[in-house]
Amino acid sequence: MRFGIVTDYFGIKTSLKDSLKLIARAGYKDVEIPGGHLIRDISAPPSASQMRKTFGGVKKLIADLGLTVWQVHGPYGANDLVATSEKERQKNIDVYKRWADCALFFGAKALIIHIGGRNDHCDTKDVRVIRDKNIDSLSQVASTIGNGGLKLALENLPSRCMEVPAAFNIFGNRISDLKELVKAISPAKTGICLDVGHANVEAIDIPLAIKEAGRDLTATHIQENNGVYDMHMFPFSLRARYSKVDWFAIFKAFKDINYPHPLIGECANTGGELPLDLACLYLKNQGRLIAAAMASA
Ligand SMILES: [Mn+2]
Repeated sequence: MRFGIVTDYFGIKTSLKDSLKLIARAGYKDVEIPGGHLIRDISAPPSASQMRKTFGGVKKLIADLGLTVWQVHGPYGANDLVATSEKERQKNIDVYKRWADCALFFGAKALIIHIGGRNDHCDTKDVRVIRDKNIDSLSQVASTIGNGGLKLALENLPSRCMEVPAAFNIFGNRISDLKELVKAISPAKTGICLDVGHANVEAIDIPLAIKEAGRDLTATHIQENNGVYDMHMFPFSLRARYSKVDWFAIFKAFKDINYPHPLIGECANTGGELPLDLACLYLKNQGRLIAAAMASA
């Protein structure tokens, strides 16, 4: 079992190319590229031909550094797949199709998706409407991704947000919600991204959630928090009295289900705040700590 990292770990101001070099220097092999690290306006992702033109060099650098892009992250809460009107929803579906092309370009296994229905981005509060519109929107995106192994990875989202109180989801907080969507859309083309920090905010039994997701688990966001704020810290950053996350039980659960991909840290607690050399050293040593914990779990 390996541990990888998001490329914006160093903060968004460190370019994607510089970040990739630093991540390789820290001894990592596996990454997620967040959409915002590819393009400033995540609502206007590049077309497939623009990708080849603009990011051919990045793709070559990734290969030269021996890195693998397992996950590309779509546009977070923007471009809601439920939306406030059908016209807007259709526009947002087209944006997601482009993000799927980006994920295909990098050979990723998963495009991470925040499902539609965020409280501040759609009018309806009817869970059935939110579910059905997500199924329709995601089926349209799934129809364009081919059979090359890319999956749309639906992320469990928190039902409350301390940082931005209006930005929460009333559906998609539980693995059972996401399994319902996967089954309805296409188990071959969709899966689940387990965000451990979000699950902790929901007070979910995380080892049990891993087993519940089982074969549908196709991407991960490994991150630590105190159960209140969505802190995106490295595992073991908090004392047990502040953290309810049992990382040893979690790593064991991933082993028990034979999870086939590296675990990806969505950790950015030094994001742009430490000098790059120090941030790189921190990343390297956190990686070693987590590898040792994984081995002993
Ligand atoms: Mn996440």
